[in-house]
Amino acid sequence: MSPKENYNASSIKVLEGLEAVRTRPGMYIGSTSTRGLNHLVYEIVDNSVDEHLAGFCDTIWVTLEEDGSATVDDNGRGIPIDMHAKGVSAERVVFTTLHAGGKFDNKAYATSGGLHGVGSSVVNALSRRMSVQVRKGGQIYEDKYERGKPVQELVGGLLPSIGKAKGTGTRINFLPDDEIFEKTRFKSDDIKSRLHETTYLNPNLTIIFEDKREGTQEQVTFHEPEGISGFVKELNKSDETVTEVIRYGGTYENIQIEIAFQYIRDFREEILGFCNNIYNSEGGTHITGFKAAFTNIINNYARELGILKDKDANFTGADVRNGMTAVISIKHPDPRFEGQTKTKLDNPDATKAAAQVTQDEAVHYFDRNLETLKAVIECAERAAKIRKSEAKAKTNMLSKPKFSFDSNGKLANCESRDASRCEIFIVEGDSAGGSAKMARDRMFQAILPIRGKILNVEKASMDKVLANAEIKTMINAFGCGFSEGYGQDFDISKLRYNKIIIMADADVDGAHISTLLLTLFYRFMPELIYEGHVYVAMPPLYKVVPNKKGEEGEYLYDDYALAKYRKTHKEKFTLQRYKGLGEMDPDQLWETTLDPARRRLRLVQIEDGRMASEMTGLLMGTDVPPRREFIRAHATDAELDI
Ligand code: TSJ
Repeated sequence: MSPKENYNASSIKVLEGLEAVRTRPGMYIGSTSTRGLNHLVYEIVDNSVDEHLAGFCDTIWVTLEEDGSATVDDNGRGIPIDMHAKGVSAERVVFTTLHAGGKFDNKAYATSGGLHGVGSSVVNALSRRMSVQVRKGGQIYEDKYERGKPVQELVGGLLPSIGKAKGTGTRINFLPDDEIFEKTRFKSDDIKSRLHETTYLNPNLTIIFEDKREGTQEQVTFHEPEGISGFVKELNKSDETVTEVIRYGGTYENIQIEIAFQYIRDFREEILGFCNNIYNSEGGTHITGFKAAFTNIINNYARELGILKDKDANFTGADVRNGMTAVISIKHPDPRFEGQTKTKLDNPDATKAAAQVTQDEAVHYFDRNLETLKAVIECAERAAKIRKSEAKAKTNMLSKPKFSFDSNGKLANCESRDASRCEIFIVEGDSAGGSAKMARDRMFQAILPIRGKILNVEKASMDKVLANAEIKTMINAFGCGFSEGYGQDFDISKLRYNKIIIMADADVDGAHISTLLLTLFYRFMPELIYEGHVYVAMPPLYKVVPNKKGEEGEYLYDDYALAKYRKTHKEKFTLQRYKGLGEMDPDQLWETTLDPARRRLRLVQIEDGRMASEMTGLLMGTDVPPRREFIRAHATDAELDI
């Protein structure tokens, strides 16, 4: 085969590869919703972060442009542009080959692995257009693509220069393809939050974010020289702290470990794990190793100090972490991920490394800081005390009949026991609940009306939560039990309904009730959310009825639909605004909100565990403005069921 044929053959394969990305984008970026869209930016930025980790870049500029595109620029060495073995510029190979590896894979500590570590060629394939500018040797070289295909003529296989450059670097501009993405507007809050996090994990890096889009102009500089200690402080900024931030690090068998933690007065544990700058929302071996060593250390000290007597049982792991906020950031040369969303670190040697470094360094610290040690042990003692009283409350509750379906006469269960087809609607208010009971398909739809505000679980302690009648009914109805934290006593295989649908009014109270329920699920039954069983019903906001006789009315679900209706219907019509579900009769409720063929549901998704737990804390606090903000943000993030 001549070299030319060889080149053609490989370039065809390349295009087939990128075509596959366009056919099944979800396989490469997780989803085509706003989350997937934002992911494009992270995917590109991660390359610049890798260049930073390699020691050649200290500033990254991220710009959301007025035309809807995004630009990422760095002051690294610039992507290699010299001739590659395939007969074209190396840069072109990077952008047209899936998983470009080999020569460009200087990714010893790079963000490899994880479901989404897929790279620049995927972003290219999913962009209407992309331009690549490399500054090197005093020149700016440019390449251009449309939907992943090169559109720039090369000069002898190499990139043309388009001008003079100062310094070196790489600048990528791309416009996400509206044939691929449901929405093409980047969400700046999520992007900022992720960029900020990146600077906590990389204390020598500066990221300058700019939003140039109409109506939202802003510029923010992220630079966090305190690193993960600063991250912990930020996470605890609205809490009363009981210790300083404790921070240590070390390397064990080529695995770099960095840990920072601090205790707060609240009964809360928050441990964030990162591997090679990737957030591990499902945790993993680095966290396991830290926890095991830490529990051991605190129990040993407690016995040494005589706080635990011979007859006393050890503190549990949860006891010693009561009030702890921790960030664990490790660098692993060959990370492996598993779990539902491939975000759980799986390398056994990371357990050992985190445990060993913790054993050495935390002991070193506590030996010299007895006051802090005592404060930590006090937190553990308080937790142990509550744990014992709650164990009692739990036994009491569980000794009641398990399937107390109609124990308080409120749950109208469905007839089918085929969980895959059953749904339960949790309906705000007795009057809407009554209509829903009449309107439902009683074979598959169960209705549980709840009154007023259910207990605020973020603030209440466990025994109070379990004493609440409505929460009890819900837990019994779902059939899975419950647990504080992930797993343990909760058994999702027992779930009786494939869909749990929250049905609340489209007003502030309704939003508050939805949030309380979501907080409850998130805290005690998180798998319901992670596995996609929780939905929010979207009743229509309006009904429009043309004044001309004989024409059909139409339900409109949001203001956007109303604006569109006004534009497309010039004749007169009557607008009816629904203030609450209670205003609808059973037929209307069926048509608009219950009937699987016509209703709208939003699937509840958690952007990531870190943000979610921060959010639930925020939501349940007393500040009203940020609470509203989140509910709105949440609404745009959710995805339609139909
Ligand atoms: F995603 C991407 F590929 F499009 C991209 C890469 C986007 C952005 C904004 C920056 C980058 C990037 C790549 N910044 N810096 C680099 N560096 C290299 O690719 C590079 C440069 C020189 C050498 C060398 O060995 O001389 C090696 C590499 C990997």
